Amino acid sequence: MKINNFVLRKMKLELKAPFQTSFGTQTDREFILVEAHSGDEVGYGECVAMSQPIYNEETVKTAWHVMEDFLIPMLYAKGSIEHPDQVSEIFAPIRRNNMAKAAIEGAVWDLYAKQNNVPLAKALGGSKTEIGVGVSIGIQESVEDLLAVVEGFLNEGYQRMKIKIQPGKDVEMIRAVREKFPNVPVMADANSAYTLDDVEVFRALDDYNLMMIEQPLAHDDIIDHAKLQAQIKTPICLDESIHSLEDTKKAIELGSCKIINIKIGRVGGLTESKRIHDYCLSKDIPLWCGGMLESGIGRAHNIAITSLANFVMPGDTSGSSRYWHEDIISPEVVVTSKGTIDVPSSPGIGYQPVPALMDKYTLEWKGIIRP
Ligand code: OSB
Ligand code: MG
Repeated sequence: MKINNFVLRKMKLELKAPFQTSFGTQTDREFILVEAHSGDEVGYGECVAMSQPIYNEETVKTAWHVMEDFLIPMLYAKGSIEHPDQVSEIFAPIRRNNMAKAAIEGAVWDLYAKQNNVPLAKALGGSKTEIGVGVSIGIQESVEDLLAVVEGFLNEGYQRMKIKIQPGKDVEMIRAVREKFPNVPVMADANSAYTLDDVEVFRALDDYNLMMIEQPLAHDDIIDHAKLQAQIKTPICLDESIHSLEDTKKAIELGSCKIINIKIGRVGGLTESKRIHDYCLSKDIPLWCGGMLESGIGRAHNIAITSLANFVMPGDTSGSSRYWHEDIISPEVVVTSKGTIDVPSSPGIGYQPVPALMDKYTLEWKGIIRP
């Protein structure tokens, strides 16, 4: 594979409804699309870094800088590459900046799959033909609002409800959902809003048969999570704390979690996601694929990785219509009434960006041609 041009596009889409988490409220989504050009073929990747460094330390601006000034030149310096697994090795001297790395690597994976005429899911070793999905529900003003939102998504078929919580909007909200929907798979996501001093909140949540509680404690912690897990029944799932296979091994060894949520961007790409997948399979740790409010391009990558066998729990990859008035891909991502998404069988990510929509939502772009 010899890539002769990378195009970076800064994009912006309006969310249908504001999305509130314990770290802030979003009304729109800025992100970067990456195109990897080789001959007539184009591979697409999406950078999931947000506008502000509040989920992790990266931003749209830092990711653009790292891609343009470091990662792309490193790939060009290598000449041509045989397999996308080499990309993370080439990037290894650069510390962190995982979302920037994953965006470039994702475009290379798509290009590789297209050149070999196979679906990305198959290139990654995936075997499922459909995946089960849930929905991530932001913090709502009132219990009544939350119940109405949950009911709406249940009627659409989503397989599990993930409810965002924060101090003061936790036990009461979860209790209300559980009372109205006794048998629905429900989980909570705290986005690091608590400390070990809040153990009574988690003891109280133990009464509501939650599938798991996601990232209750600090974004950079695995020690206190192990202490908390020892005191509660509900399985802890780590999100923010896991950046690599190494982090995964340590968290599992310490007993910091019983479930892991893989986000391709957070762990630095599809190759690292596969390695974490294989390790977790060997340790009987169930996985699911997290979301970052991606456009259709990013969610196409999520669908492909979720086709691997150990993604056994419904993920955050919802349909296009859950996020956007119009997505930038054709076809849009569609969720069936049984809460599944079909894994595409056409080459690469299996969804085509629509040129007119790409242009409509591009704020700025730059081609970085091989010197
Ligand atoms: O913690 O999972 C999270 C969105 C942005 C940043 C962090 C998170 C989320 C979500 C949304 O929960 C998941 C989705 O894409 O639907
Ligand atoms: Mg999360």
